[in-house]
Amino acid sequence: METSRSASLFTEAQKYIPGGVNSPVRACKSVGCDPRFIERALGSKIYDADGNEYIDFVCSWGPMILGHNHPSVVEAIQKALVNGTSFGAPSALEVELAKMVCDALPSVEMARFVSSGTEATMSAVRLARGYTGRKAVVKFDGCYHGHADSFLVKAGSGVITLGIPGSPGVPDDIVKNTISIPYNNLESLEKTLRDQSLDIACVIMEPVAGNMGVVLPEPSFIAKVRELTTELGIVLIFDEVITGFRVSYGGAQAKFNIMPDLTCLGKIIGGGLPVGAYGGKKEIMEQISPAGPVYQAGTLSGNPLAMAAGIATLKELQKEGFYEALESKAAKFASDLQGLATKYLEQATLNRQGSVMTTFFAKGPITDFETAMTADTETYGKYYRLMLDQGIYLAPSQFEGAFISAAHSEEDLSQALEKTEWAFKKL
Ligand code: KE4
Repeated sequence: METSRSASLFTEAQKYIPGGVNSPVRACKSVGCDPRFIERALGSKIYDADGNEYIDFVCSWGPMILGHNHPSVVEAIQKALVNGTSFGAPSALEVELAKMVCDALPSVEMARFVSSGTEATMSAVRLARGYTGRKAVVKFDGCYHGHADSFLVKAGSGVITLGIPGSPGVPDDIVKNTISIPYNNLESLEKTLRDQSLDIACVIMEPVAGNMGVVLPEPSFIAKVRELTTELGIVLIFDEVITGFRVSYGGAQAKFNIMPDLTCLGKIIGGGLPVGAYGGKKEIMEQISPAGPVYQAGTLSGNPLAMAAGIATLKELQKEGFYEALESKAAKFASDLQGLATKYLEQATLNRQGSVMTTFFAKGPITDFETAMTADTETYGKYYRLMLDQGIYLAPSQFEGAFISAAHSEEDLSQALEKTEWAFKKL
């Protein structure tokens, strides 16, 4: 595959941008190759600077549930564009999207838009601390909530992908207020919350973990988190940056019928443009400035182009049968993929929630950070490189999800399975 243009762009990029990328996992370090520079995308495909076509299973790490450049999203952005790109003032589009988010998520009565998932989660934690007057934050090993200081403790995504234990630059007195415990471990959960409840402002969790690879919650686990946080007056924050509008129109909270106090969103609600949001109970959200004393702000929050893209995206997701069609496509693909893994690989475990899944090169079951870390990342890297050169674009990390969009055709998926069989035979 010709990749000289990507190669020269990567050389040039490294002169001006740390590691040549604007987000670490994109550098493909853990999968042993240089990144392909992407020039354009349409539907289920992306095209690199050398003109190579790929079937895209990264989908910009989740936002592109409709596929790239969906016509109604493009049209909505173009319509907003002629009116201007940013006002720094309230606009009707923000009200429209906020109402759609509140109508969609059963626990969200009010929402505030920001420009990234990290801004959403760090604001939600500040709000929980302001609302409770407590300092400690409980998270789960392998979960990733963005790169705010409080979260870089046993975090997932790029942090585990690059094997960074924490991160320099995060002062100990920040880290000491973050307690990270194993996902799906009821005993550790109950002991931690009961022993330290008076100091704990919030528990923040991915209701389906997506950043140690996909790891599903055991049904009793999420229910217990809700039960204990209610009993102990601890704010429960669902980080639905991945699961929001992905696993159902109402997110994981609707799917599992477990209501958090606050929810964080990102990715899909921006339709590919920079949007994050946090929201929840009115009583808590009204503590946010200027309604209340907890400060949070943002120059481009509620950006009209991003709002227009988010509105157009959610309107498509509201269409009859959208999630059913995506589920049946993803379920069949996962079942066929599992069949190939069982046939050709000594050890492989596929975890899936709706249209996001991870094939772990590990015996399994993969139920938490510790078991996820048994995955053979070397073999994953080889698999990644084989598939890339066959035109299949997977996440450049064993500890991320593969996403299927509405734009992935049966032909795309059968081609991906064919290439997978070819690659598995070479591992
Ligand atoms: P951003 O600040 O990257 O928009 O969102 C942070 C975030 C928060 N919460 C969850 C559950 C997330 O998955 C993320 C970001 N996800 C990663 C990939 N899993 C972003 C990819 C990257 O860092 O380049």
